[in-house]
Amino acid sequence: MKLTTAQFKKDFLSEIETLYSTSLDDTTTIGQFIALGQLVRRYNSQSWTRTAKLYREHHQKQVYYFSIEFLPGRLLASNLLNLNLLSIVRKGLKELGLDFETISRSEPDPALGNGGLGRLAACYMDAMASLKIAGNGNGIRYRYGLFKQVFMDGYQVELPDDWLHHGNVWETRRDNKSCIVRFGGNVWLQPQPDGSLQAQYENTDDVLAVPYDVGIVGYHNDITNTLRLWSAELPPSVTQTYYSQAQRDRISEISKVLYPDDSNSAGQQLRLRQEYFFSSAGVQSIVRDFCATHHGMRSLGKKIAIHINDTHPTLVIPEMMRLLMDEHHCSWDVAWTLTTQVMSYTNHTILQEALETWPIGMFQGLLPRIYQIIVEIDRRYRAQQTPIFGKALVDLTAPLGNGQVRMAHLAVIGSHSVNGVAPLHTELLKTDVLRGLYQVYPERFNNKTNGIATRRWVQLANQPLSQLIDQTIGSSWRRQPDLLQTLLPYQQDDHFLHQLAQVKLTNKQALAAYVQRTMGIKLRTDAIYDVQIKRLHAYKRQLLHVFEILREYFVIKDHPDQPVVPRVHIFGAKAAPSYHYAKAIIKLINVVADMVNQDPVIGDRLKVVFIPNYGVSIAELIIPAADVSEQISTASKEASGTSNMKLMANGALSLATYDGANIDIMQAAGAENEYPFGLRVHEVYDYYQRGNYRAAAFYNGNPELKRILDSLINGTIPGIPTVGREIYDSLIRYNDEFFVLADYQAYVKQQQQISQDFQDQPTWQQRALANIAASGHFAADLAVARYADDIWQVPHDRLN
Ligand code: F55
Repeated sequence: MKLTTAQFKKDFLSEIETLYSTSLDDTTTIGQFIALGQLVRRYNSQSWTRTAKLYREHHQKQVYYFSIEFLPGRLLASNLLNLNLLSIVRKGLKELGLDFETISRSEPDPALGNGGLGRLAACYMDAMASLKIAGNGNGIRYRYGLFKQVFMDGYQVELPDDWLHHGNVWETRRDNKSCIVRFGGNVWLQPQPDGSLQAQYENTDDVLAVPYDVGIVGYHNDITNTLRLWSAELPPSVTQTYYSQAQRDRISEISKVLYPDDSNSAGQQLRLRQEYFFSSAGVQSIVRDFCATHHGMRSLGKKIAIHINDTHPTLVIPEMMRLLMDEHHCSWDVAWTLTTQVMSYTNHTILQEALETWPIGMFQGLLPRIYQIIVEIDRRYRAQQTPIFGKALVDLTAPLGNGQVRMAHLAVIGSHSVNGVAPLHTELLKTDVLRGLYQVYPERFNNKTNGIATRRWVQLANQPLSQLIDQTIGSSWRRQPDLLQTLLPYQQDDHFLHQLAQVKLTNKQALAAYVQRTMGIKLRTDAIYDVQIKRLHAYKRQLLHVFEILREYFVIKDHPDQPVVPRVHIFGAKAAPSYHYAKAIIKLINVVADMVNQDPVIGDRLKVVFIPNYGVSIAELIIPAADVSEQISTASKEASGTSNMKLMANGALSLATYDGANIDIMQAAGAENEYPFGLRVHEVYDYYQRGNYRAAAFYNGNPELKRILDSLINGTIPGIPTVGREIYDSLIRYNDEFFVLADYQAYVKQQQQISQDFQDQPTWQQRALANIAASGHFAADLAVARYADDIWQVPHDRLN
């Protein structure tokens, strides 16, 4: 949109006046943020209305991305970027004596997700809007986001994340789009005079689902899509006059807090309530909107695509069946054909413990009608497939089995497409976790490698780099990230490489200032910034990284006068509150950090910082400053990873196992520009098959490694008698489930190589550039365009 600085200042001051009836100098920073947010909404309101109208008039096929988590990050700067107003607003505020960054930092960062899965959903929302796809998000408006993490005595302590304390400027409550979601009670099918059956309910617990819509602004294209987040409330008293306190609590609980768990099926009734709540409300509102503009249901499959992000929204399948049959009087066969046409499913994990299942007893009690429908899906599946594939395979793959509802099976059977998130991961789905279903439905399986929103992770998070790229190849890469490839020839341009190093230095200074201010730790900016940022999980092997720190520590202690290449090890990670082992690792990292950071012999040559409360906003600060990207999961365990892509796009070199999308990054940027190491998937699987992994053999065979492990239990690392023993035992007594010891030597070798290579800065910067130049491959826009073409079959803007 067109806006002058003068007009903006006028508008902003008038917004302040309207909201607070006072002058600018009498407002707080958060007050200024809210005024600015309101103003941006006003600037964009026509676009939001027009977009809905445009899609309606063109009868455009709508995509609904169902996800129990969305991690959008702060929206002020990204909305301004996408509206092309960022520099005007920055300038206008400056002229008013205000600092845009300060105001922007006061915006709460909605932590409505745990990690990669929730952030991916947010990157895809941004990409859909930017590609002019009629894309809608559907999720839960959690009253409290993922806990706020603080460290006390090195232990993780969880505090509530009251992100709505000052309200949310970006949301619009839409009471007229509310609907009722039913739980519990009894259900029966009542024969009707015309011979049909009508579902009848009694004694149900009814919950009012109220949508809050957030506009998702497309990049410079006048498109605003909608992210719809549902809040659970008491139904209006006309439908029921009295609610016991227990009932009230049960209702308000549903959207109260995000489950702080990743890769671990919590198996709680409340979680199942959350899943059905947003699945049912979402499908009801889709069907309602569809009916308002179409006669009959026939064209549903051509006009609607519903995407199931991991298994949590799988109940959209039986819910769609319920609505089509019970409310719209479709036959089973018609309903099933429409449902499978509409649905598609992405799997994000091969970890067995993360595949959701629900005990049948609990499920049936909570969702009796949905359970009936699943029983019928199961019956028909068995009847149809047993003659072809035999009972054994069908038992293994049916939606019901071992007294459980198996959500992944239901998702595959009720969808026309199933995808993994990196080529290796998709292969493992076919050959391992979902191999039975792959035999039955080979044509449904496909890969869609993850992607990231370059706009947020480069344009916004790394403005110095973005400016350098603009000066070098022009600004078209901002719309077409694949143009970053044209940077590659600048590998031969010494001046450019020098500027690239300067950009990194600037970003390190910003991070170092934050660490100094918030943690009181002084960091050198000429050190290697070695970064591992992701959820704390045994399979991600933060422990291996700690072993490297201890190794470096012992080297300096043993040879205090030998020169070393200075390093800063940076961690960001939250552990699920119930994940005892992950919390032990957090304590270990913090204790090692204190030991190292306070040792005068070590001085400024080695520092360890564990930045608390890792999330989208802290990632935006760390990633641009990174030299080394630690992607060191046990081969086969990390479905894709996405921090690997963000770090690469910001010029970090990956120190990486042959896992997930690391493999694709090596291919795109050239393995010579990364540091690959460690067991391959087939080696890990061989160990499993033969049962011949002996962690103790690595321990006994490597004195350096033995010294590190012993330091956990012999008092060398002070203050961890229990935690140290637990970790030691997990490796020696319980035989190191994630092959940390097997990969130690290869990992250390690459770490030593890094220290050597970093000293040749021109060559290092050439390799950083190779990563930046190849990062366009992993742009969310490209990934989403492939979903649009292959799975959703919806039109989108050309990418060039
Ligand atoms: C959250 C809740 C539950 Cl119950 C289960 C899993 C999660 C979760 O956060 N999973 C998650 O983040 N998975 C990650 O998805 C990313 C996006 O596809 C992948 O890159 C990453 O490998 C995978 O671990």
